[in-house]
Amino acid sequence: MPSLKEKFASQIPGIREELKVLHAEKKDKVISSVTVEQAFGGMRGVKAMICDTSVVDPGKGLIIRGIPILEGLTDKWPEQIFWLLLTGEMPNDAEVKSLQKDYADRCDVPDYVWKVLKAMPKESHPMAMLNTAILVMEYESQFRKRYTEGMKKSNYWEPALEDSLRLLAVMPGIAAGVYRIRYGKGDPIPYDKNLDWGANYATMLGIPDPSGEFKKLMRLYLPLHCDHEGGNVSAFTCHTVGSALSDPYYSVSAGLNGLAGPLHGLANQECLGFVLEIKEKFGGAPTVEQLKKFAWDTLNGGKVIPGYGHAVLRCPDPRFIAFLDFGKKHCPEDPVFKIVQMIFEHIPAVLIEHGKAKNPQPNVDAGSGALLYHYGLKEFPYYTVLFSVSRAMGMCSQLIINRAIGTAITRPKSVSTEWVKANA
Ligand code: HAX
Repeated sequence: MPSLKEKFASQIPGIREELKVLHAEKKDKVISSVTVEQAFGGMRGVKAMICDTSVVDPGKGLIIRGIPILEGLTDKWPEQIFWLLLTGEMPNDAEVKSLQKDYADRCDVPDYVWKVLKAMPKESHPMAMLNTAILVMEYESQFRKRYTEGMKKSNYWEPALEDSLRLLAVMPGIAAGVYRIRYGKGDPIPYDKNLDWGANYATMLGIPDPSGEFKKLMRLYLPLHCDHEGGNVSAFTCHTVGSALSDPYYSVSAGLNGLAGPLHGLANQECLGFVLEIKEKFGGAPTVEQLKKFAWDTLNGGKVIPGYGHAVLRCPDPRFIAFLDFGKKHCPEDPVFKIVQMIFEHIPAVLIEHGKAKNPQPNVDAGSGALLYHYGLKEFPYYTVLFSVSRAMGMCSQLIINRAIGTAITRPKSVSTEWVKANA
């Protein structure tokens, strides 16, 4: 069976040669310039790093290795997506099985992880628990061990891949364990080596799923959140920490700490809170007038409408559309889902009138919570953990590629306000 490691190893000489030629031909070409506004404004739009796993087109959304997410990726399993992210090719059945075996061989969560999680304060945020668990597993890092032994630079990718496979293999188990420990659902449920990665996560959460639809939702959710090019807070953080040759446990944990911010991954917990607040306040779906007034009150109170707006996108996020389609098919009458639809129909106009957000349309976080809620996963502070399990695929694939191509340590130049005054 061809393994992911063999496949990627076979691609490395070609990738390195291509980059050598590209550098020689184009190294002095200018691809971006920076205004003072961008320097103060989160470097928005500055082209200053390379990411080949995916790109985000403002008008089309997420494109993984040349394939727009709505054009043939929403029915793919997470194993296929991780293979695609790393190699640029869709795996065949044997290759999927080989990756599933890689995960099955590495899926046991060490006891010390459970001990640490159980020792944390009972009210800990699930993201703090997840990221702590990943960090304590750094103890096992092959990358750090091999680096300490004096590994050659050309081999960095190999233990980066090994650590990533181990991390991805334990990630659903740890994440599901966080849910069960944090919310008193009972002991963690072990990984079923005969099930795929997505169905395993659904099963290990322990959510009753007689129809199998929750598994379907997880198989959709995990591909949809997997990657969003290189400059978003979590990917960029992971990239930067990894560029110091911190191993994948350090790097992914750091990236996920960024995902835990309310302007990034935590928005999905905030979104459902927003929807439920509306449902509670109006005793169900509001009228259009009530909804608009509620949105205006939120904006006038200095708060954002969670799940709306985006740093790059300028269209309804196709990942939101994929969730909307799932909801229309599987739970069209669900009252919370109906409010999500209503917000989509009426809130963009409010944001346009408000005149601040450059993109008044929904992002990925606007709809997923309602679906999770429908299937009984109601503890919404947990939602960013689900996002994290998925996003770990993007982070790990970017890390492995960066170690294979010898990406340099991140070190942009900062300037002082005085410097701007004197020189800009
Ligand atoms: N509601 C109200 N105001 C909004 C807004 C929203 N949904 N989206 C943007 N704005 C405001 C910004 O706060 C900013 O106001 P100030 O000038 O007063 O600072 C102004 O509009 C311009 O912002 P922008 O250029 O359109 O957006 P940014 O690139 O600065 O920020 C954000 C992008 C996603 C952070 C932003 O749209 C936002 O806060 N949205 C709500 C939170 C959210 O949904 N986050 C999840 C994003 C997807 C993601 O990363 N998931 O992980």
